[in-house]
Amino acid sequence: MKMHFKCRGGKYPGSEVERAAVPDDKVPWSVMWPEYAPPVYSSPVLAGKPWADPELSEAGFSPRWNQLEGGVDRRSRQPEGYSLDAAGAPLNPVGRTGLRGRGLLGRWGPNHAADPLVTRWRRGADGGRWLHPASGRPQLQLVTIQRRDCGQWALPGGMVDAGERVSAAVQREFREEALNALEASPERRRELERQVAAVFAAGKPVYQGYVDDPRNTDNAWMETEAFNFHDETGEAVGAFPLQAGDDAGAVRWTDVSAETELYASHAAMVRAVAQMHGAHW
Ligand code: RP5
Ligand code: MG
Ligand code: MG
Repeated sequence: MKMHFKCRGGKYPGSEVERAAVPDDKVPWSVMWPEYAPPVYSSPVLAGKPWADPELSEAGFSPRWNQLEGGVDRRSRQPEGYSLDAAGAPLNPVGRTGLRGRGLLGRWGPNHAADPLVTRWRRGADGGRWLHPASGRPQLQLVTIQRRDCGQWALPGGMVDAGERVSAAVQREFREEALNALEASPERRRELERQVAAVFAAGKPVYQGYVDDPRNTDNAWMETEAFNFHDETGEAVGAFPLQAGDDAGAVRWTDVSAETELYASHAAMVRAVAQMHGAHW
């Protein structure tokens, strides 16, 4: 990703802090801008959380930037990695966001997520693949959730826990957000695990790297690994008992097209999946 939009301008999510305005041409760090003095904000919710880093100034905190440090992956999925500013804080690999600090993100530098793109074909009344009149191509349907934090529709993804495998995180987040597994009985939860694992066994990588997330700052940002789990017949995913849970307020199948508006840069990942399948966009 070369440019970001969703993490610039306006109030930082969940706060009254106004980002400094950053024009497009001043986004890259390579463009000199000595007057740039954005506000500094790290949410108070981060203090003492086991999933969050301490302040950079805290005694004994000496992170190994751009490296895998025990369970904490401080490597970027962006091929160029990231550099540090004069104060030793990681620098957003895309550029300026109008805010320093970590905002709501727990880690300095990359914060790793996993995103599932679960798809099937839209079907016509005869049960066959429905063809979109505008393109003559079949249309995909995708499982999306409505985020509780901002009300926007999004992929049912989430953070990879320290030490967790991405392949496990992508299944867990789907179970939690799209199947409400956290509120299921232990027995039912095991059943959901089996059901999801069967479909997710054949995933195809779609994207890895920076996400244009509204929570990004100059020193902390979201990255993801996104996978497509496509069900050609639609039977297996059709049997998913969709029910929103955890940080999702609603869940639905969304028809995929260029009009699909989604949180952060999720629509770009959906477009890549539509292209992979030769589907309508
Ligand atoms: C996005 O935020 C990622 O693509 C992923 O969908 C999500 C992870 O954050 P939470 O859903 O856990 O807030 O940047
Ligand atoms: Mg989640
Ligand atoms: Mg989530």
